[in-house]
Order: sequence, then C-alpha cells, then structure tokens
Amino acid sequence: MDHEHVRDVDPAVADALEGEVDRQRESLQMIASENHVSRAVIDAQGSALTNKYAEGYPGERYYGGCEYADEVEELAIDRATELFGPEHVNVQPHSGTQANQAVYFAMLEPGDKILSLDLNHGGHLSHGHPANFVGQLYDVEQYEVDPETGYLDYEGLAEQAAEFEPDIIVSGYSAYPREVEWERIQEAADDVGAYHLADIAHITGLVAADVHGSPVGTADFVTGSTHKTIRAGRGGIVMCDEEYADDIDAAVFPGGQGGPLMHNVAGKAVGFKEALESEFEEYASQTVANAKALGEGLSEHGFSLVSGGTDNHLVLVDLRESHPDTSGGDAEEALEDAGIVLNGNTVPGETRSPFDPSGIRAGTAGLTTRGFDEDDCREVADLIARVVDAPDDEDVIAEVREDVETLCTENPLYE
Ligand code: DSN
Repeated sequence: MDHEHVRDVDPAVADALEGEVDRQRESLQMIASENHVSRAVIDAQGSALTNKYAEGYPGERYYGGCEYADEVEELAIDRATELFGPEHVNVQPHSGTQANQAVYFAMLEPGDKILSLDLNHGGHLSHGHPANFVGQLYDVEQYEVDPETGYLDYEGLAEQAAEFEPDIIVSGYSAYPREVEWERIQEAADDVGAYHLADIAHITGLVAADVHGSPVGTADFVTGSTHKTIRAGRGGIVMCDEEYADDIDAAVFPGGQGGPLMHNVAGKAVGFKEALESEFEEYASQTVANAKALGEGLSEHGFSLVSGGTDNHLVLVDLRESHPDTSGGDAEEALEDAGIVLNGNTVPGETRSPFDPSGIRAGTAGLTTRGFDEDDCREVADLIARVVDAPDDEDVIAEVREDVETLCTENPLYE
C-alpha cells in the first residue's frame, strides 16, 4: 500500500501511515471492535468526497453540487436496507456513539430514564456511563449479567424495568459473548411502555449475514457502527420504522451533526455492497467458528471465559482465577510485545479498575478477514497462553513473536 502523494508532501506522516500498515500486517489484530476493510473501502474513504459539504439528505441538501453525494448516500441506504430490512435507515452518523445520541435526542428529554447494561458487564460508554454525556444528561440505571452464569438475566431485567420505569431500555453490547434474545428485552420494554434501542455495533456483520438474530423489526431503534464485523467504511447507522424516520433524521442533522462525512458514507456503501455478496456469509460464519475455537483453546489452557464460551466474534477472559497476579493490562502489554494486539477489559464483578482491569477481550473478525481458520485460532490460543503464563519472560515473548510472524506470513494482509 503506497502513500506516494502523502510522501511527496509530508514524509513524516507517510512514514507513520506505512508503519501502521506494517503493524497491521505483522501482528495479530484481535481488538474485538476492529477489522481490516478492503482496499475498495479504503479507496472510497480516501476519495475526493472528503471535500464535499452535503448538509441535508439526498434531494434536499443545503448546498449545490451534491449530485454524486446524493448518489453515494442513496446507494448506502439501499444496500443497508437490503442487508438489514428496516423501514428507514440513516447512514450519516459519524460513529456508533453519535447514532445512539440521535436516538436519545429524538426520543428523550434531559432527565428522562435510561436502563442499560453496566460497562463492567459488557455495556458501552454511550449507554449511560457517568463520564459520557449520556450519564450526565439522563437519569441512568444499569442492569447486570447473572453473576453465576455471565449470561443476561432477562427476568431480572424485566423486574428492574418494572421498578425503575425507564423511558428507554438499551440492549446490544461491547463485551458480551452470547446471543442476545431481543424479543425478551422488547417484552420488558413493552411491559413498562419504554422504547427499546438495540445497539448492534459489535455484531453488525453477524446480523447482516444472519449468523446472529436480528433486532430489526423487534426493537424500536437499531443502531450500529459500520466498521467492526461488517467491515465497511468507518461510522454509524440508525435504523427504525417509518413513524420515527423524520425525528431520527432531524436528530442526526441538524440535531447532532453538521455536514455528513461523505467519504465515509462512500466507504459504507462499498462495504455494504461487499457484505451483500455470498462470501460475506461465509466470512461471518467463519468469524464465529474461529471465536469458538479460540475460546475452546483458551479454556483448555485453564483460562476462565465469562459465560464459559462464545456465540459471536469475541471471547472475554477473566484472569482472576487462573492468573491472579496478572492484570488485564499486564497481559495486554506482554501480548502486544509478542505481536498479539487485544485489550485489557473489565469483567462482571470487576475488582480492579477500568485502567488496569481483570480481563482481556479478544475478537476474531480481523484474523478471519486475513484468512485464519479454526486451527490457526487454536494456535493463537496456545500463543496467548504461553505469553500470559510468563508475561515477564523475554525469551518466551521473542519465541511467540516469531510464531506470530509465521502466521502473518501464511495469512497475508494488503498484499
Ligand atoms: N471502542 C469500541 C469497543 O472497543 O468496543 C466501541 O465503541
């Protein structure tokens, strides 16, 4: 991947861009929210549409010269509609958080009540953490996973909703490894007259490929990001029924954003087209099979997985029993030295801190994009175990780094 135009102008940035491509090529990207988009998506995102202001929506813009912006946005909308089947789609949110913001802004007043999963139990900042605008503007109460099983406690959630009487219940998670039963959350919302927002940011690709059940048609609002398991251009998306379409559109623009990032909307259109190909279903199924293989491999090495395994693209490891002296942060650092990039993550019943948590979270979306299969993922589990068992042993880290390089060479990226 050359950056010749950047290099002509700015060698320092060109060096950093090339360094980043090499870093992705030569190490294993296992941060569960990341993936490797195609060269086509990268081209679209790096296009002249970055120059274009297109406030408004196709056919109703506040600026002239929007014919190609309209074309691209309509393609993104049509493809998202075909992938997910909602009545209405807005493809302009700059991120998943801004997609969520649009729903809150459209449907709630400041001080209204949100019921959402605690961040330590797999939730997301934009679902109501006190450090986020959501926690500051709204009255947030949080639910938790079952401490024994690590699964969502749907009955407990319904009871909590009956007591708290939220205006909206948020489902969809950033560190929950199990299939979500959207209908049960919708029932809890219906029982108390609350809206239901399902944030599928992590599993957008799995839902698009029917590898995970879809909340579209069940939840009132479905939001997501577009660059994780679905591998499209970076940003967010909101889907809803026609009755909410005008309110959602107005909450995205002008409510929460100015001009859409049309180059990213182009990247979304291209990635959605790729996701409509039959190969994408194989990719999504393989991503889940790989996560299962990774989880089984880690369990065989004595690691404790939250909920005991996975139904999706990620595993969440609680290190407290198997490695009481190693924090998630220590493990993340040692693994990165060995070429395995994942993140320390809080776990249910967290006893450390978000800055140095008790777990690690690992996803298989990126590895699967570069061609890894279940055997490779079992080998990755072996490598993770070797490092976490001896995080201070530089010889082990150097040996694992060599094995990682072999796996990367066998599964090349951006050739
Ligand atoms: N930061 C992302 C994640 O890692 O889950 C979500 O926005």
